[in-house]
Amino acid sequence: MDNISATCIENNPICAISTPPGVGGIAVARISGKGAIEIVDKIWKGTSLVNARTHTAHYGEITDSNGETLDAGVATVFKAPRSFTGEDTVEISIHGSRYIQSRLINLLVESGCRAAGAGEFTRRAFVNGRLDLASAEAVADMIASESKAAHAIAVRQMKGDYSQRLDTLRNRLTELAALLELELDFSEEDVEFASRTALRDTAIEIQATLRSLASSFKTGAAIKNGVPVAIVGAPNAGKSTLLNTLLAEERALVSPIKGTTRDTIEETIDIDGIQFRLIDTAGLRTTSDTIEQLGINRTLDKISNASIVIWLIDPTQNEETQLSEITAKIDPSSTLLKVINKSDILQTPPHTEKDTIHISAKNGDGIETLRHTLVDAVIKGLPGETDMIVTNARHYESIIAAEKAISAVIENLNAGTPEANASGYSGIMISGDIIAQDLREAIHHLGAITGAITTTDILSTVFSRFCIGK
Ligand SMILES: Nc1nc2c(ncn2[C@@H]2O[C@H](COP(=O)(O)OP(=O)(O)OP(=O)(O)O)[C@@H](O)[C@H]2O)c(=O)[nH]1
Ligand SMILES: [Mg+2]
Repeated sequence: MDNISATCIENNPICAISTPPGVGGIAVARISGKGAIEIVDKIWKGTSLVNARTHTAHYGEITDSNGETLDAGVATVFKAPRSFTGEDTVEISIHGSRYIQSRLINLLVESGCRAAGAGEFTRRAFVNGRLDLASAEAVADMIASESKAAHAIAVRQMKGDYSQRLDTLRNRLTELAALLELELDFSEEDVEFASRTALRDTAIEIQATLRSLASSFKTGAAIKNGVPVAIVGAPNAGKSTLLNTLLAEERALVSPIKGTTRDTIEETIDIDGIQFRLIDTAGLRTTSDTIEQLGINRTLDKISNASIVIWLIDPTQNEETQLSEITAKIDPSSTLLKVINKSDILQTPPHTEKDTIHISAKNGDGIETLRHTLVDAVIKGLPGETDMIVTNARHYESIIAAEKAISAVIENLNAGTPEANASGYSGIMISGDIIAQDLREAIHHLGAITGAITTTDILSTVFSRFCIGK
C-alpha cells in the first residue's frame, strides 16, 4: 500500500507566521503538533493554555527565558482532533512588527518547535484525514484566485463535491474489479460473477465521463490562469489600437507605418469576472527584415497557445491569404473570431457575414459586441453548473492516464464479443485478470487525484505550491 497514512506520520510541533510577510496591525503565528500547547505555555504569561478548554481565546503576554516581555497578545487553543491540522494547535495574535514576529518564532524554536515548511499545516490536515487532496489544492487555488470565475471554480472544488464524484467513479470501478478477481478465485468452476455486457456498459459510461473531464481542462486552466487571446492580422490592421481600446489605455504604440509592433505585448483585463490575457502581436506578412521575421515567428507561437484568436482585418486591404497561416497554427479546440476593423471609414455599411464582427478599434463601435463574444467563447467551453471542471494539471494527467486504462478495458472486452469474432477479429477472449489489472490501474490514477492513493512525491509536489504558514 502506497498510502502516506500507512507510512510514518510526523507530528512534532511546528510553527510559522501565517499572515503575509511584512508589517501589519496584527500578525498570527500558528503552532501545531504533539506538545504544541505545552511549548506555548513555556513562553506565555497568563491563563494556563494546557488547562484551557478547546476553542477558547486567552489574553496574555509573551516572555523570553529572562522573563522579559516581548508582546501582549491573544492565544486561541484548539485541541486535537478538533483543529485544522487535526493536532493540538495554538494560534497567537500578536502586534505585526517584523521584529516581534521573528523574535516570537525564535522563542518557539528555542522552546522545542521546528519552523514549518511550505504547506506543512495543510499537509498534516490531509494526512490526518481533515480534508482530501483535491480540496487542499482548491484552498491554494482560492488563495491565488484573481477573478470571480477562478474563485467560483475553486470554491466548488473546495466544497469536496469534486472529490466525492471522483470517489463514486472509483468505487464503481473497484466493485467491478473485485467481482472479476472473485471469478479468478473460482476459475476452476467457470463462473461469471461480473456480466461482461454490464461491465462494458459501465466502462463506456466512465470513459465518457473521463473524456468530458479531460476536455474541461483547457477552459478550466485558462480561467484559472487567464484566458489567452491572441490579436493577429496583417500589419496596420489596427491590432495595437484594439489592444489599447480594450484596455482603455495607450499601452501599445500605434502608427500608420506597417510593422510598428515587433514583439508581443501582453496585458490582462477582466470582462464579466473572467480574466483574459490579451496578446498584441507583430503583423503577419512576408518580410526580408530578420527582426520583423522573429516577431512574426512569435505571433505564430501565440496563435498555437491561444484559447481565442482574434483575426483582425482591415477591409481596405486584401488579406484573405493570412487565414491559411492562422488555421495551420490554431489548436482545433480554440475559437477563431473574424473581426473586421475600421468600420468608421467604410463607404458602404458592412455586409454582415455570419460569425463576423464589425468594429472600429479607433472610435469604439462594436467593442461591446466583441467583449460579449469573448465571454461567450469561454462560457461555451465550460460544462454546466453542476458538472466538474478540471483546472489542475496534476489532476488532468491522472484523468488522461485513467482514461487510457479504461479504454484498454473496453478494447479487451470487445475482443471477446461475437460481433468482434464475426468481423474477423483475430483476438481471443481476454481473461478476467488482464481486465481487472487495467481496472486497478484506472482506480489507482483516480485515487491519486483525491489522495486516496498518494506517494510522498505527490504530496511534496502538491504542498510545495503552498506558502509557509498555510
Ligand atoms: N479609421 C480607422 N483607423 C484605424 C482603426 N484602427 C486602427 N487604425 C489606424 O490604422 C493604423 C495602424 O494601426 P495599428 O494599431 O498600429 O495597427 P497594427 O495592426 O498594430 O499594425 P502593426 O503593429 O504594424 O502590425 C493607425 O494609423 C491607426 O490609427 C479604426 O478603427 N479606424
Ligand atoms: Mg501594432
